[in-house]
Amino acid sequence: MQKEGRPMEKALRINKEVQRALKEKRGVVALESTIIAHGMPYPANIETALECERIIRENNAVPATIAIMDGIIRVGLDEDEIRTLAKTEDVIKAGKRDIAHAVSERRTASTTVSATIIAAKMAGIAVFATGGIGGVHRGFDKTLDVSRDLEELAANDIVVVCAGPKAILDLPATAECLETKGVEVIGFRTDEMPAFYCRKSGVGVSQRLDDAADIAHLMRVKWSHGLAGGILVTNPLPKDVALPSGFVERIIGKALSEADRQGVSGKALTPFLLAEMKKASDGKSLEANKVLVKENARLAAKIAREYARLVHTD
Ligand code: PSU
Ligand code: MN
Repeated sequence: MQKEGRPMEKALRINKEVQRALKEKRGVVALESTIIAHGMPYPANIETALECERIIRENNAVPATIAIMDGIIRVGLDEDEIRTLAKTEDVIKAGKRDIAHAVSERRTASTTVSATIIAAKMAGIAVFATGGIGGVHRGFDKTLDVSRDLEELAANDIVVVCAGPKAILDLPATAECLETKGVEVIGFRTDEMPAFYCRKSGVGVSQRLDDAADIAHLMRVKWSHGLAGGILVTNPLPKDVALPSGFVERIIGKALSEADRQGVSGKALTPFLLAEMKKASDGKSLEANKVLVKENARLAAKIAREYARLVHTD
């Protein structure tokens, strides 16, 4: 029997502030919600999410935190909704393949980078800030665990600002995969791709750019020439919160063996590893994560503003 379902119009709701900003061609920055529901513990998750919104506004752009609330794809959440997401226990972690499920069952789901890119594009947003994107996991030759983030980044005209792929990944393999998919990896004021908790990874970027305006220019040139697809902007975290790479490798090692021992895999793996690293680092990894997300929001706001200015003068 057919379930009593949602009417067939799109379950997409863009809040007033974001709608107005898009109409007026102002800078808009999408923010994901998996960091809130699964990536950080309470109350660091709420504090960081609200701070990101504040920083984006301070930089004359409009934030649009994205999530699925009771089956509606929401672009732009208010403070109460962010708090609900941060406190609710059974929030689905939605990648692309979970969106239709969450909508049809009227569930509440956080959106990962992959699902946030999709929703941002539905709304017409071109710039998105996160902490670290997903990528090719260590040991992928056995598990085939490669984040959907890479596919959506490659398939959509979007700029994702991050502090590099998450350090728990196989970074050289992730960089190769991004090259295959034709995604520019921009080093913001760096020649080396940062590694989330560390400023360096030993892996190069495709181009270094030192100004938000240069990134906006690249966006326009790329997309106006029919070169479809995303650009990854990698922004090294500030020196004072960066962790030494030897230390990071040690705590990743511990987290990975614990995941192995407990048989954690699939979409539970990344949240599990982040939580284990927080324990093993005495909270230092979480401190770094909080700061880097906010810095990415700041840079994304500047890029969004510059891009809006360029598009405005077309
Ligand atoms: N950045 C963070 N913390 C996070 C994430 C990003 O600082 O938790 C989330 C993003 O939503 C990203 C997801 O898409 O981790 C990756 O999950 P997976 O490896 O299962 O694709
Ligand atoms: Mn995965």
